[in-house]
Amino acid sequence: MSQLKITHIETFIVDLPTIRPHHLSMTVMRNQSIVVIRLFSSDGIEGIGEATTIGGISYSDEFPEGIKLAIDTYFTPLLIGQDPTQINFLMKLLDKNVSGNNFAKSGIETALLDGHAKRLGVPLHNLFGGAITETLPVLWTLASGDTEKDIEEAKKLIAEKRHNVFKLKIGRKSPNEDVQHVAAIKKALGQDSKVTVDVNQAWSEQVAKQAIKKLQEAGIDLIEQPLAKYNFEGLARLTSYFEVPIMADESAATVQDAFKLAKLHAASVFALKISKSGGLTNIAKQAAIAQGAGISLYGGTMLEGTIGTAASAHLFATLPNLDWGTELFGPLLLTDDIVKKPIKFENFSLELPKGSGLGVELDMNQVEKYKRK
Ligand code: MUC
Ligand code: MG
Repeated sequence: MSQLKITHIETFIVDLPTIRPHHLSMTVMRNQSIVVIRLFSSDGIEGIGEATTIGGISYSDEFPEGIKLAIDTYFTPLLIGQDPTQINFLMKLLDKNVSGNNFAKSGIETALLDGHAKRLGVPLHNLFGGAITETLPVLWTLASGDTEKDIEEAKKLIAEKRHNVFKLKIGRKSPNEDVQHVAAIKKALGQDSKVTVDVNQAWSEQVAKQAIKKLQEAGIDLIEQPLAKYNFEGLARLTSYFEVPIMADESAATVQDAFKLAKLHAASVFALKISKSGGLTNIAKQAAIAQGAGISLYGGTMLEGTIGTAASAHLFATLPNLDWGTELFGPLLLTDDIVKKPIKFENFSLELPKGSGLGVELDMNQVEKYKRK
């Protein structure tokens, strides 16, 4: 029997400004609040994790202050004294004692996996059978709120070879204004750039039918979450009605959601996010369901900073059916970072961080600068 024990867990919130306002259907983000988790074990190993939401409480049921409180009050007493190498046991213990709170669970699981991979001296992806690729394609979200600014931003990023696939956040304005905005960007960028849209649940089925028809005609490549997250049947109708693929994001939160969506043929693509699923292991399970059902995968983001982005990248790099690449650009939306060595983005891709665990180390001077007091 191992004598190893989890000795203490530290959590704090850092607030990092965004490079520009980021417009989504439910909020406009001007900064990102990241809950950082440091999990220490009796062998001196420290694992780090991140739990991040979008726009405080506007996107999800969880929010930064609540995540920190939940971990400090409820998760930590369950975990202290436990063996940090028994990650499946610990996640089952959390599921048994804590309802929901998947963002917080994901942050804790990341810290356990990072610590354990460091203990073994291997990159985190090795715990999932190893990466298939060292680089992942990364798209960029155009969401300045202004069509001309978005076109300028996209052209600059194409010229820099940073991104050549663009996701447009719509659903905030009227469907007609949104369609005009999207069609203008697609026309300006031409056939060489893929353009996708994310409606973030803003449309009724009737509005979606009319608007998607126009978006399809404008040559849009993918439609993300047009309907309310619980409307699986509506998504299934849109998926069979249109040629343009429909992607489930908010609807495809958990392993159970993935199964139900697959059974109903309610999406052609799943957007996977470690936060909504409750961690990396659950992503691997959702991916297996998708593979069995012939559904393509997309590596999603909750606009995490470098820790959450690295965690997502380690898992996404192990998936054989990541047909739609990723949107792991979170760190690039922020003006600064809290790690010593940022993730490298070049040639329209990110490079999987090297070294043991996540391959990412906290810079405590930077943490002090941005830590919420
Ligand atoms: C979402 O719903 O996909 C991901 C990229 C972005 O700009 O917003 C997020 C959330
Ligand atoms: Mg989305």
